[in-house]
Amino acid sequence: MKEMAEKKLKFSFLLNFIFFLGASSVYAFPLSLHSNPEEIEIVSIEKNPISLAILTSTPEPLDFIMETESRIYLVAKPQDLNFLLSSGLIFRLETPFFAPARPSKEMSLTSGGNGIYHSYNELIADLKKLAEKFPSLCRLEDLGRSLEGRQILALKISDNVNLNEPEPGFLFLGCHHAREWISVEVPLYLGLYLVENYALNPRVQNLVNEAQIWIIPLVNPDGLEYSIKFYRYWRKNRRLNSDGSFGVDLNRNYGFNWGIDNRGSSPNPASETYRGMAPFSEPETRAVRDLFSNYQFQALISYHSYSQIILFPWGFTVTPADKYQLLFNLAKRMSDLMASVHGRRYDFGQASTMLYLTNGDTTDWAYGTRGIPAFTIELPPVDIFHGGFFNSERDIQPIFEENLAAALDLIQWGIDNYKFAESETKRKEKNLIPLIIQRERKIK
Ligand code: 0X9
Ligand code: ZN
Repeated sequence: MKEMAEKKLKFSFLLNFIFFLGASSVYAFPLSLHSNPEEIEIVSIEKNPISLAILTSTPEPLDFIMETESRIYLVAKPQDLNFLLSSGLIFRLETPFFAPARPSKEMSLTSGGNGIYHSYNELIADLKKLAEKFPSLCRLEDLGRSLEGRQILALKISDNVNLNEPEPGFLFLGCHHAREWISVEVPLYLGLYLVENYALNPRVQNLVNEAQIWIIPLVNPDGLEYSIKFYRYWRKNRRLNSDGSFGVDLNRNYGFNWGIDNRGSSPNPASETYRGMAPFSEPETRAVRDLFSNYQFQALISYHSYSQIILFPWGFTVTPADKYQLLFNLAKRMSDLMASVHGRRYDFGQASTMLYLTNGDTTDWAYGTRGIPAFTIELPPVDIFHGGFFNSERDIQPIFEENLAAALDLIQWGIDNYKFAESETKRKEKNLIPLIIQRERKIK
């Protein structure tokens, strides 16, 4: 949902209006080919004040996936195509220029439809293998079931992993949104790396010894499976809604300022940003909430794609958060570190102003309820011309490597911050004693 930001409009109204009048033919699209509601196309529309007004006046927000200086790209379902045709907007069919929305037969035959990207079963198998091989360093915790009964698993990594030591916790989340396949791989690879390098790398050893690192690589297993098997652009979970539509946007279902307005999330079940019937109405977000409430988390990263940006609260308002400076500094540090790995720069900033307003998202909830630094990292690519939601298999390793640098740094920051807070508490406790003695003396 890369919604357009009106402030980014570069063209003057007049210029666009003249251009709009000059363009005469509406793309004739064979709608009869699209009787299956799961069939979609990518279309683009020239950006001008008139098209913006029309596109933002739909009863349901369209599924915008990207904008350039001059064009807006969206995923169009048959009803959206009908709307575009009836509105008289000129649109360009872009589907052939982008990776396929539906799994190809060839891919399904050779690799289960998703190549080396993990399906639910493949992920569970790899996590179990890891936990069996390194039982003293990591364990799997079953956080509950998705709507369709799949396990939501967390990998806990720590020394003395079966004890709940008083250590700072860190939470890494992947795949709230089904079509963002790369967001499963990055936290999963992080887990594998930490465990497999514990004995080899003193820095890793130190972090794992001093922290509890929790990884939920797949928050939305039902959605991911649906995206692999049926419809590559699926975003939400697979809730059957009251109106017959499917899906709640899990990244609008968290319980902090949930549904505070209809811009940052939608009350309409058919919308791609449907927030659900109530905060935490979905078992997938409840699984995250319940884990979160049991431990002392110091920081959180939720991986998404795409855009190559690091976002921090607030998402629900353009007002800066109280800890804006801290969030900014941490995001900048992560961005610099990432750039130092393969030269790829991630932009960073407050979520609502960098991207768009959301309410009920994971990071607003984590920061809003606990005050901890919480980041949405929108993984590469930077735009749809570089693949959009379709990263190649070759992308996984370098994207992981640059994100590893950021994740390790954030964990180190959290450990230091935790120790500092602990020593401050002790210092204050010590200082209290003389104060009490002084007070008693005065009373005498
Ligand atoms: O819309 C979302 O949930 C995230 N973007 S995505 O393209 N992966 O769907 C962004 C969430 C971050 N919060 C805000 N932008 N406010
Ligand atoms: Zn997402």
